[in-house]
Amino acid sequence: MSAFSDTVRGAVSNGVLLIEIDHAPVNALSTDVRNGLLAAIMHGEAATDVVAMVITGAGNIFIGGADIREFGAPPAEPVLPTVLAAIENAAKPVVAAINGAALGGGLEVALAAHRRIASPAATLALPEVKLGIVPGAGGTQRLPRLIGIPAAIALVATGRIASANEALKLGIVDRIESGELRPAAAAEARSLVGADLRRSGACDVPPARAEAIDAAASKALARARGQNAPREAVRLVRLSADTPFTEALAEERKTFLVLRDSDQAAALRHVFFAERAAAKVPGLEHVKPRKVEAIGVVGLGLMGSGIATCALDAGYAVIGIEQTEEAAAKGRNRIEGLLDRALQSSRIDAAGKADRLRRLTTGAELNSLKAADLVIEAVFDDLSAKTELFACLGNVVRADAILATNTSYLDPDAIAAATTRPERVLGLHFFSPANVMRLLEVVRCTRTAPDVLATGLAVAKKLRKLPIVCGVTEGFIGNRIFSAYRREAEFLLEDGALPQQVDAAMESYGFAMGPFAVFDLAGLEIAWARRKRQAARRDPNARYVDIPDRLCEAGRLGMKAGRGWYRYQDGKRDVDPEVTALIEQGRSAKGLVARTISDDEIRHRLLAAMAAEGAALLSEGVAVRASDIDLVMINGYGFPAHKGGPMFAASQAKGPTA
Ligand code: 3H9
Repeated sequence: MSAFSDTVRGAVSNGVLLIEIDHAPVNALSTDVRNGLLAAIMHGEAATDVVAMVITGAGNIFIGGADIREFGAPPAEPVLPTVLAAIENAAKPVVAAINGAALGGGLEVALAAHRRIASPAATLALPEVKLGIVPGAGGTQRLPRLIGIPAAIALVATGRIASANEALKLGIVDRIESGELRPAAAAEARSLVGADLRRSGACDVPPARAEAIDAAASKALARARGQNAPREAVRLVRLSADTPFTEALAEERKTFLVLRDSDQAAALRHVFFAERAAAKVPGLEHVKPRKVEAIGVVGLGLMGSGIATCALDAGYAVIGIEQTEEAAAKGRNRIEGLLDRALQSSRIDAAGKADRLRRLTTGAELNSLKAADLVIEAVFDDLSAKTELFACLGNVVRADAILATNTSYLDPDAIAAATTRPERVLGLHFFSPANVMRLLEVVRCTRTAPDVLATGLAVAKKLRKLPIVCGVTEGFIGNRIFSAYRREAEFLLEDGALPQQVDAAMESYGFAMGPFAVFDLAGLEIAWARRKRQAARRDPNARYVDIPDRLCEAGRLGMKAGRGWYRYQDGKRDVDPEVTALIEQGRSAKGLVARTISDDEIRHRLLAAMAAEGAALLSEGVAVRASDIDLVMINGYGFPAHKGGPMFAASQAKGPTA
């Protein structure tokens, strides 16, 4: 066994040098790894007792990609393309034994090898666009030479992860080895000795029809709104059709370096590390979550059936409860409908659907919740309905079972107080549709026990959600910031802007929809009811815009009503002169004179309103850290990820404008 660096070692057996990268936690390609890998290849080439080489990763990851922590500094030698040129041009065969995730630069290492063997659990991707960059070590040129331009565009421009099976079908890997990977790869490497080696960079790009390439490009870019990296990824993959390999590599590298230093990449790196930070909750470092195998869901409406489906997908037994048998049957149908949709889009197969349904029981008997380890309540958002239910649940469930409320606006402490054991209560605020949306606000109530919170987080992770812990406040993190956003958007109307101008300004910033289009989509009645509830408590000196009340009184309750801030025909939104007139009346009733408002002012004021509310949430201790707030707004409210979230945008020197 020899060490080529602190993180790369090698051992020769039967003429094959097995090169192992061992750099916890994900074998990222740090400077030390690159140095070690290059030294190992040079050693293998020169050593007389070596006839072939195998590259693999320690643990269950092959290589997790370039070391993202090094991105803030100038690239250090040897850069990855130099290492990969040494692998590809080696005279002796080099085989990649892909023992787990091969991501970004990790997949690029494998693509430079002469053959690729993967274990069945391996996953392969070039996810660079998710970090606002493009592959910087040949990924955009070697991949299309192996799988063709359309398939390469579909992967490189979206960052989508391929399973080992898909990678085999596409031609990214040559073989899947379900037995022991290392000996199989060594045998494969030996079998290549003396053969003509297949060097990916020297392969011809398989011909593809121009229409197929264009179709792949438009599909991949359809959701890339405002992001530079996916567009550049498509351009670079297209280059492979007619640009000599080395020239295209140089262009790829240049683009990689420019994007690496861009604002979008900095924002997306922030998001990457924010997601990892969110998992670390102060006070829970050594707390063990309770075991959860069966989840009860009370209320099988839109939200409850989404939650139930999500729990079934994660492998839990689910007990769905409704008020009557008839309502329970309806809920079951709704869940089956969601599973059917997953079946139609091949996300699950028939056996998967049958297995999920076997794990589902539905009915109207609260007593069946005795079997549940966790009960999630998803009934109508009304305090007396919820407190009554929790009082009953407290008498029904086991003493060690956990109770969660999915309330969005009510006080979960008040709900917890209705039970005899408030320490077993927490909030699990799902976003609709619950089986699709990744965000989950996990509410730590005043008396929630640490292991109850830890269990909520563990369940969330198993549900494949992004859990963000927050304290108790009306609307939690997301809806409180959204209310501030709504308030400022309404101020803008009184000051002189129109809904369509506000929406266009925010859409140009990167939101999929501007605020008024979102209000219409969600429906205006809930906010209207809240305003009426709060009317008596409202500070008479605080600025209050009554235009939305006039809108609701006129029956303009949003998209479902066909009229809201816009009018809708066949799902298409149009500006409605009636709304413009209502806004003008609202202004003149207060004696306000409209002034011209620039798009920059709109963006600045709306982003500043979000950041100010975020700062308040931090100072009140509701949010643990600023980056948690960014994740909530990105994953629940359409804030563009490539801007990093409202707190990150506000912290940038240039200020939070586009
Ligand atoms: C690239 O490769 C560009 C090339 O083309 C350039 C060529 C020149 N670097 O996610 P986890 C840390 S771009 C540094 O919880 P999991 C992470 O911060 C890169 N650190 O584990 C965390 O640290 P901590 C393309 C990294 O098992 C710890 O590892 N690659 C990196 O759930 C555990 O992470 C990617 O985009 C990294 N590359 O999932 C892959 N990756 O404990 C990004 C992770 O201090 N990574 N860390 O918080 C992933 O997708 C997942 O981490 C992975 C493991 C699937 C690998």
